[in-house]
This record gives sequence, structure tokens and C-alpha cells, in this order.
Amino acid sequence: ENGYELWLRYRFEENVVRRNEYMQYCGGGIAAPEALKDGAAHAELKRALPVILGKAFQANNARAGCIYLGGRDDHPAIATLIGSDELAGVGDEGFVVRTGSWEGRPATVIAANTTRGILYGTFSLLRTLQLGEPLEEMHLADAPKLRHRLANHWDNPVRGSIERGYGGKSIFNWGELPKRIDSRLHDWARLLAAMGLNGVAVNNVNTAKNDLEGWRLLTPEYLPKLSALAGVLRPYGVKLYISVNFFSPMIVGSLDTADPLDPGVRKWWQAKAAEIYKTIPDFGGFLVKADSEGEPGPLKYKRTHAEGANMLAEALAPHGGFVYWRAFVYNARGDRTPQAYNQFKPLDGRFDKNVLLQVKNGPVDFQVREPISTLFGAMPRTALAGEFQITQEYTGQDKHVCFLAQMWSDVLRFPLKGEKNDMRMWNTTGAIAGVMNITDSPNWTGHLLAQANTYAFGRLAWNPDTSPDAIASDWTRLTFGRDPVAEKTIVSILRDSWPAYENYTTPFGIGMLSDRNKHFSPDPAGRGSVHNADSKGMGTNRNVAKGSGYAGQFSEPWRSRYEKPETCPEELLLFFHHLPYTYKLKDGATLIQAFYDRHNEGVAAARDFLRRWETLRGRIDKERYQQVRKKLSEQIGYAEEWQRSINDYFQKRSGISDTKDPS
Ligand code: BDP
Repeated sequence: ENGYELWLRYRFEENVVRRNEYMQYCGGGIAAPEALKDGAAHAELKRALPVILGKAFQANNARAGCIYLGGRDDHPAIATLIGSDELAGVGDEGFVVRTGSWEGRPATVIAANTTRGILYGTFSLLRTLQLGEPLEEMHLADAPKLRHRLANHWDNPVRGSIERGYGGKSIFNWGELPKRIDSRLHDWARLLAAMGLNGVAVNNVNTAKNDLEGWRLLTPEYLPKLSALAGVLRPYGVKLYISVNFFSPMIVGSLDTADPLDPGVRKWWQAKAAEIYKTIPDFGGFLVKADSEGEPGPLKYKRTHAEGANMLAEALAPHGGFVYWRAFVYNARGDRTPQAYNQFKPLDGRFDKNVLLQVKNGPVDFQVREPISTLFGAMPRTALAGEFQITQEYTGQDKHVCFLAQMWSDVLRFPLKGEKNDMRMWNTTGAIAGVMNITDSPNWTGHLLAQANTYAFGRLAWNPDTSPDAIASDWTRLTFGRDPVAEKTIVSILRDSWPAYENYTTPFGIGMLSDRNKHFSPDPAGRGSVHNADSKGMGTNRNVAKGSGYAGQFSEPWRSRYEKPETCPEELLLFFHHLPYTYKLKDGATLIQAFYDRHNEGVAAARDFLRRWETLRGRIDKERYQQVRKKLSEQIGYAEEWQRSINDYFQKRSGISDTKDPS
């Protein structure tokens, strides 16, 4: 029990009644057309069922029912139990899972229009079995709400390090590919499919900086290696993408320009794309960080982002590929928050159809709290992809538990035009990307509870309306089993972890207070910190009246609400406003005392996580109990360090002491 199995942890069903029911519906074997017999869905069922049902599971148990996989043409059982309209309704990636009876025996059907749909249906059925839920009268039709669901790895090919990777090193050993394919890579592909993702970019968006050399993936030497990875992903319905360097025609090729309007440069990219597709016909496309943090881009040639992106789109279009062009572009001088909107909004309608503009959830950089990016909803003629960070760069890395599902859900469900309007952030986008947190560590993520974030991202990418609490409880039961006390306790820790982390680090949306490079420890006086504290007050004016105007980029009602401190939601008060330390909050407390209180409460919560976890001794296996216990006890030390450092700093800055200082 080292956590390697993630939430795909199949175990014998101990409840006899349940097991007998499962036996009736699935114990008689798997019926599938030839094309699916060697596939991933079939393999997953063969892996899981004998474990869940035990010895009783046998292919020709005449008394038990079969699982039928396929489309309506594949078996009369499927045609009988699943209507054609219903199946058509789930589209390319959806599925219908239904139990019923066929030829006088119970039966289970997993029907879909594609192999990928069958695979998702299989994972869904297995989840039902793992959770011990009833099969009788099961009838579930489901399909993903977003078309493109991507993992972004920030792995550096040459060094095997991971940008903002915390649990360990990269799982990709490019040196041994394509000859040797590590078994972990197959498990990785399976993990992506179990998350419901259909694409993955395998290298860091920084391709040149610090000799990271990700640009090398476009050299001929790497093509067979990429092809091997694509081969691992293919059975799982996941397309391979790579991050590319905008200067590739000069670095990889021998041109003396990378100007996107230069015909030679365009030809170079077209030939490169053709070369890739010849070997990898289902290649996904390119992810690009351009004109950002030292990565080159079209601005060097006085061309726009649209001109840069469209050049790549033109090369990929004949093959059905996509360009993900990142909007994380800012100038270090001045407030960064309004910049992406100012730069990209005027380009609305100028991007080719196969370009997706990939926008981080907020305007700063994956902070524990930010308002949503104003680009969402502002570019109706451009395809947008929302970018989220699963790896916990600013949210505790692999050392703090910080379950992010609620934050992501708040962003995805954000009512861009106000609560009365149906428009939500997610339904203005067609894609979602998550910066991955998996590594070569035995349990993939370092902190075992960080697996909950990996899982949650997949569930929300599939259906952004899924409730974070439901995700937390499913994950807990799938990962730790079905002890109700364990479930309640772990879910409570997950649910309280994000607010606790926010409290002892940066409450009220104050900004960045961490050290400049690692983004882990408190460093309020350091150069990386953005809080604009002076002797009178703290926070940053980003309204129209006094500040950088970020509030003004929102639609109503948000623009007016954020503009004034009286109507600004308290959790974002200091994000939008510089306020006196003695400013009175709604409950009558002064801002500075409330700020200290939040830090003190956050530490108390971190201590309580350990106390709650310790009630689980004997309820879950020792190995994972100890793993998490160790992390939670270390977290207390880090939380205390934050509380001390931030409260001390602001007491000095403001000259006002913490009247409730617990120390
Ligand atoms: C920041 C990270 C940096 C990334 C950058 C990005 O600190 O490592 O390269 O974002 O998203 O959060 O490009």
C-alpha cells in the first residue's frame, strides 16, 4: 500500500450480498467485438473483475450474466437494451452503461460510439463497483462537457527535472526511448484515461530558458521517441502534444529568421508538421509559450500573437492538429493583471479555427486566491482553453495538503455576467488544461493527499458542475476504502485544507508573500512579494478610480462590485484595494486584526488536521497512514513559520500589534 495504485485500487468485495449482485450482472465474462478484445477497456475489466469478484469470476459461468461492450451493431443484447437515439445523444466520447436482462439472464452493457467512449464507460462501471453501489437498474448516460481535456507536463526532457514538480523526477526517460518503454508509462497512459483526459503535452512550456532544451523534441532524433510515447497513449485514447520553441526554424532548422510572415519559415513549419504526422498520424499538436518570461515569440518581428499562432495552425490544419497558444504574457514593469486582456482582446476573431488561446484561471499566477481572468467571456470569436495548476506551486507544493477542487469549481462555474445569467466560465471555453503533479515518486505525487487534486481535475474537466464534496468523498472511498469514519474524516480535511492554507499564508487576496524563486516559504520583505504595504495600509489598488483598472475589465455586475471596497467580496478585498490597517470589515473587526486572526486560525486548522488524521489509526493501512501523518505533522511547522513571519512583518509595518497573539 504505497499509493502507486492511486484511486484505481481494486479490492475484493467483502459484502456478500453486493458481491452476489455483481456476480449476477458481470460474473459471466466479457463479450466484445474483435476490435475491442485487445483494447484497454477489455484489459481493465480483466484486471479488475477477478479481484473484485474473486474466484467466482469465470468466462463461462453459465449462471451469471455477461458484460457486453460495443455499439448497437456489435451484439443484439446491446441493440435491445440501448436505444439508438440515446446512444447517438452521447456523441463521440460519451457512453451508456446499463444493466438489464438478456436471454433470461442478467446483463450489463457498456455502449458507446467509439473505443474511447467504451473506455470511459468501463472506468465508470468499475467506479460503481469499487464504491460498492448497486448495479440493479443502473442506467447511466454520460458524456464530457468539454471537448479537449489536456494534461500539461512541465517536464524537462534533457535533465529529467520538472518545472514546479515536487514529488520527484520526470517519468519520461528519453534516453531509453524508443527501445525500452518503462511499465510506468503504460500506467501513466491509463491514469490519464481514468482521469477522462484526451490529450497530453509532455514537456515544459519553457523550452529554451536555462538550457532546458525542450526544443530538442522537434529534432529528428526525437521523432521515434515521440512516436513510441504516442503508441503508449493511443490505446487509451490520449493524443500526444509537445511544447515547441517559437525560434525552432533557427534552433532546430538552419533558417536565419523565425518571422511568422516569412514564406520560408512557414514552409519550414509545414514540412516539420508533415514529418511528424507521417510517423504519428494522430498527433495532437503544439503548445506554445511565446513572448513570455524569456521565451521567444512573434513580437520580436513586430508581428502579433495571432500571426504567430496562425502560422503554426496553418501547418497543423491539414492534419487535424491544434495549437494551444498561452496567454500568460506580461511585462514585469507595472501591475501585470490587466496586461493579458489588453494584449489579447483586440485580437479576438483573428485566430485560426484550430488555435486555442490557453488562459490561466486568474490574472496573476496560480495564487491561492485570485479573481478570474477577464479574458474569459471577453473573446467570443476565439476558442479559449482554461489553464489550471494541479501541481501546487503556490499552494503548498508536496508539503501541505491543499485540495483545490473548490477553487477550480468556483472558477469554472463563475457567472461571468452575474448570477442571474446562465453564462458560466466553462461554457465559454471548449478546452481545459491542467499542469500535472505526477512524478516518478512511488505514489506519483509525493504527498499522497495531492492525488486528490489529480483526481479532482479529471472529474471537473469531464463535468465542471460536479460538486467538490462529491469528488472528495469518491476519491477518499476509492483510495482508502469504505470505512465511513475514515471517509468523513478525510473529506473534512480535504474540504478545510484550501481555506486553512489561504488563512495562514495570504488571506483577503493580498497577493504574493512567498520567496521569489521557490514560491514556498514566507518572504514578505522580499523582492517577489506583492502586497503594497506601507505605514498606513496594505493591498493593491486595481480598481478604475485609483489603480491599474483590472476591475474595469469585468462585465457587470462584477465591475461595480470589485470597484468599491464596500461591495468587493472580502476574500478579494486586498487584491483590488489598498486599505488602511484600521479599515472596518463587515463584522466590525479592523482589517489588520482580522488579518492576524486569519493567520492564527490557519495554524490552528493545520494542527487540527493532524489530530483528525490520528483518529484514523487502525482504520486505514499503516503504510499510508504513516505517510500522510508525517506530512501533516511537518505541515504544522511550515504553517507556524508562515503565521510568525507574516504577522511579525505586518506588526512592524503597521505599528499595530496582534491583540490575540497566541504565542
Ligand atoms: C509560473 C511558474 C513558472 C512557469 C510559468 C508559466 O513559476 O515556472 O514557467 O508560470 O506558466 O507559475 O509559464
